[in-house]
Amino acid sequence: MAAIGGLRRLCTIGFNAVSRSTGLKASRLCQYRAFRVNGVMRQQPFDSPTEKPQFPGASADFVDRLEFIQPNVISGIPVYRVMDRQGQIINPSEDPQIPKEEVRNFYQKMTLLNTMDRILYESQRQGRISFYMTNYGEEGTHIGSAAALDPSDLVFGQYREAGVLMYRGFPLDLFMAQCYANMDDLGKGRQMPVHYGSKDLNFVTISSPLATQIPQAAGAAYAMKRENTNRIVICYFGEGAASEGDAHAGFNFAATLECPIIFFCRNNGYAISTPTHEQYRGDGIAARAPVTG
Ligand SMILES: Cc1ncc(C[n+]2csc(CCOP(=O)(O)OP(=O)(O)O)c2C)c(N)n1
Ligand SMILES: [Mg+2]
Repeated sequence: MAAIGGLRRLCTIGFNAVSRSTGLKASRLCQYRAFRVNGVMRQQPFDSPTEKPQFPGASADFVDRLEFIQPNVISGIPVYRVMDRQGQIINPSEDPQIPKEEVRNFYQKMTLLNTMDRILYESQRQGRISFYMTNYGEEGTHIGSAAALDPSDLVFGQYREAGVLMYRGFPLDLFMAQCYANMDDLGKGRQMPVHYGSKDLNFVTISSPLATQIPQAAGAAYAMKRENTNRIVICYFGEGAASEGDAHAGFNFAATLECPIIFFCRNNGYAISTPTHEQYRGDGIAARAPVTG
């Protein structure tokens, strides 16, 4: 390392020396690498086709034409799928071969969630509970992701991930008790409906302010890393929440601290009534992963 450092210093000194002695313009100078051998200044042309810019923390090529980068000409991040819309496995070698019994359990949980939603949504419409958020159409994302995790992994949710808790075994009675804020509610009736939490099932209580779970999840994952456990954190959020400042802070901490965490974005196209095209430009939320590293 010391040798490399010394060489770098030498190159810099050499560069300055050439600049002073020749008075050449910087543009011309850039094409030469100057160094000293046995006290004699020598110059060597840069190998420009293989030369790379060296901005700290970036990696790119030099170009000699100035052009805007148009997002619509760059193809998006490809989307992985195993099955087509008709239910056919596209590539048999990618079939996870999940036993039938387990698939039936997934399906049972998805339909149970759907039924619970109908009952609790109607409860809210009838004025029996003050608030409710349905999970319609997102059941598969809950059950599929929950099934891929270990029960000891820690879950940070937004408010539309009841299926994850259901998959882990949270009973219907406790879902009801929380929404109705009755004496059996684990949260003692202190939270709005759907703000579930279960210490036993490693599911952190939902909080209302959007995206606060993202930096919290990054911090929890960092703690797990420091404890040297094999546990990981999964952090769910909607694409709307991803526009909060907390989301960017959380992603950056998780990347730079190399935390064991999965950020799981549920992009359902809307943040309440705001469609995605009014929320952000670019290739969705997934594209933020390479941005933060
Ligand atoms: C800090 C903050 N700002 C605004 C709100 C109000 N709010 C609740 S849900 C929501 C939209 C969230 O959209 P998204 O993250 O896409 O989740 P989805 O409801 O689509 O699952 C907003 C703006 C909030 N809860 N917290
Ligand atoms: Mg949304």
